[in-house]
Amino acid sequence: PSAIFLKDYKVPPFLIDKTELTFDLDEATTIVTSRLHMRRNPAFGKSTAPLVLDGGEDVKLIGVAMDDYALPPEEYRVSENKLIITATADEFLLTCETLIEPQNNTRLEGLYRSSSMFCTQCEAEGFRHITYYLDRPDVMSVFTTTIIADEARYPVMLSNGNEVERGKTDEGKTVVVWHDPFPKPAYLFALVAGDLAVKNDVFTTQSKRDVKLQIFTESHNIDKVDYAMEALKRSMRWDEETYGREYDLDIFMIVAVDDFNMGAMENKGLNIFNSSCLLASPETTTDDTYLRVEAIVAHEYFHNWSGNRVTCRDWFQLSLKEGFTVFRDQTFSADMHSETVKRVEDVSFLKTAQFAEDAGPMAHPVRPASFIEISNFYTLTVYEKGSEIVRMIHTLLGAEKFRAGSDLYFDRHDGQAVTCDDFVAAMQDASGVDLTQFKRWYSQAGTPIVKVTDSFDAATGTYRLTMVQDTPATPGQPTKLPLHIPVRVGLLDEQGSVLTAEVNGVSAEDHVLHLTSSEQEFEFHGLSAKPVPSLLRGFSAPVKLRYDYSSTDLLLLLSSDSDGFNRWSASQQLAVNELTALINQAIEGQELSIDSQLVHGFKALLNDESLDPAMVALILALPSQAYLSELATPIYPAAIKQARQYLKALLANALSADFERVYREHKMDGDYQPTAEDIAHRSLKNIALSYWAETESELAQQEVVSQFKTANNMTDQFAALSIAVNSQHEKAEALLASFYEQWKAEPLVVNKWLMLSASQEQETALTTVKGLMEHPAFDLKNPNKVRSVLGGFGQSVSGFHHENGSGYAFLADQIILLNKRNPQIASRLCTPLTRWKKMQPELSVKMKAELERILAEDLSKDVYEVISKSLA
Ligand code: BAL
Ligand code: ZN
Repeated sequence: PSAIFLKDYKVPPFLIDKTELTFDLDEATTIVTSRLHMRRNPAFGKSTAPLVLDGGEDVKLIGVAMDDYALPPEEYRVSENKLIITATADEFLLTCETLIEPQNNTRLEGLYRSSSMFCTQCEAEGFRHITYYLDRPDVMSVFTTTIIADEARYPVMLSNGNEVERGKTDEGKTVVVWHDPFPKPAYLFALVAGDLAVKNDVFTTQSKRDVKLQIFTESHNIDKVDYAMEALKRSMRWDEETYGREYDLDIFMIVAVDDFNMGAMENKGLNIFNSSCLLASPETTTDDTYLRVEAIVAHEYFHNWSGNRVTCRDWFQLSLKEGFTVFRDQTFSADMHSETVKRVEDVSFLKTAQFAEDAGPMAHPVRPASFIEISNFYTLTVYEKGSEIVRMIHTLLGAEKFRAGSDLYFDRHDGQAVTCDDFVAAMQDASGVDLTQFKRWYSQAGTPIVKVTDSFDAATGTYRLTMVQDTPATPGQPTKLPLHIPVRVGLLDEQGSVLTAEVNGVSAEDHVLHLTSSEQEFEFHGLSAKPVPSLLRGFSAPVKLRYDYSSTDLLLLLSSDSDGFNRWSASQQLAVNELTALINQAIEGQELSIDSQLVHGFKALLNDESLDPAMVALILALPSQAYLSELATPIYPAAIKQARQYLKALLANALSADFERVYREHKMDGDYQPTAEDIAHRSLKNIALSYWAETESELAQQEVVSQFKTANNMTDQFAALSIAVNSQHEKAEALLASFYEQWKAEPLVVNKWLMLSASQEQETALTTVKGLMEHPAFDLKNPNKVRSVLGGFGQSVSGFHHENGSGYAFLADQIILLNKRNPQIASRLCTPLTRWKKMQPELSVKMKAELERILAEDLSKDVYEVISKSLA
């Protein structure tokens, strides 16, 4: 497989003004007839280039006609999944008949079966698995879709836009015609047919148009869509109020499907969701899933403008729509709940997973310069770092000018397929802020390191910060240029009070410093003593900050910083410092011991009733195994696990009475509500229980079992179960069994059970996971189940990182098994093995050997790209 390059982009030689599709759906074979109203693209210039349409190996061509002239075989050819027609007029109607077998489509791209329904997934290049087409985002067309099916089995037949006709064929099948007036690329095409239940609602837009809202699921799930419907209405209102964006069609539909590679898909007017990202009920859904449902419903809805009305010119520009839309959904969730809590959660995820990606063999810029398989670039870098770039633009412009920039962007480019440069140009033109240097964030991979040192001149009352930035080399990018980094800074005195200081003639408590050179000095005037700096407030840029904070400084920031985000950040740094010392002791084989300062910080926190319980819960959560792995070189998984367990037990024993009290104080009676306030109490209560359960207290052990048995919601029940499993509670096994019995009819709950069961720390972890894959609840065709079991197993240090390499070999076997069946899922499973260069030597060689074993197979493009780049 070979790479394609951004620098080779050319406009399409042909355009498709109108696309008329007819699907004759059937269990055995589906016939797709396309009528494409095509013409040569004037922007391409004078040309006699042949017409080359994209297809897939699973598409069988029955016939092709031009202007109703059936082409004989010598006038076209099919080669390497392309349909090539040499002679064409300047304008013509191309009719194409193809045969596909959705029931045998295990890659879940194009048209496929999930349970008893037909559904589609076309982004990025799935449409070519349906019929031959110009499957690229800059070919935008007006679609009319005719669906023919047996109404008894498929009473619901949906596609994009509005239903415009309904009738019967001579054979008695039902015919439904949908028309979408908005030109769109093929990746936004969708079709669903099935026996589905529906929940209806109405949203009245700001211009007083009524939009019909419909959510479809299989009938047993229709009682779990109320929360998603409310979230949809909140999203629609928020986008009107915050971005001035109103919905455009008369109907907006969402369908839940069980088998889905992604979380959800923003098809025009017909979003399709992985049921795990849509369904919610108090008994079956945890708080974090409620929040995820709301965020993803919002994200897909927001794409209607940032993605659909204005789309990407080519797939290198994916972050144009994804980075911007993630920023929009993050801000929406912050507005619905707590801004600081949301920011901490997002940054914690970014620093754990995106930073690891940026430091690994698949590191790529937010706008990649090349790829082999675009599906591999739906990454944390394109999404999360892409969102950080938009957030930095927001910081540099301020809220008002940012809004002016987004208005200009939507006005200027409505109905177009554009680039990240176009987005930045609109922001720059509307604000007058020069973003020339800033644009390097799109083209440079790697996480910048910003080293900060300071000094104080008592004679003049001047405090100086010196900042040095450096972005490490990444594959294909040995050297980097300085970036424009906004660093938000505040200052505290020794008592933790906020200080006002003057920077460049502006007196304020909080300053955004513009770091644009490799090394730069900033002066703060009007101070009487050396302050403690609160650096990178709100995580104002996605960088690794290095400043030599003492434990006293960190405790001061933790207790007093007016920036809530940096209070959390200080606690994390304190914990990382202590854990790093413990990890080193573990690596050296020493007995672990530490004089923990965190005990004092936590003690104060647990006794301060003025704090938001959600923030307290976040601060109490020790840095994860994954985050500590990201920070480490090399990674010693067992030492990290041992250090975390030791520190957790130390804190638990030192503060046992506080944890017990906080646990009891935050217990709630009454019905479950997924509100920010209730979620906050539950999260603090459950983390307090998780510490308390680490002690010898018999009462704590009883409380875990009691909460498991009496909880009236999944958050509390699953928290108790997880605590039992993670603390190796003597009843853990029995509780797991009882949980499965209770919930075996609810697949989404069973997936949680699969994940927790697979993540257990035990010598027999591999046997357990093999057993789970044989369990009746498991299904290799279902991506959620594969992710649950193998994702869970990846968290088991004793299983996945077993010193004999059996965990790695097992994962490699699964990748080989899924390589051809579902290349996208197989490719995602490779991620843990790609970290082999950072792993401790004994494990590193075993991981590498498995990568080499996989590379020797006949690989899909998806898996080939990840494995070959990892070994390069
Ligand atoms: N466009 C793919 C799914 C999403 O990011 O919304
Ligand atoms: Zn998206």
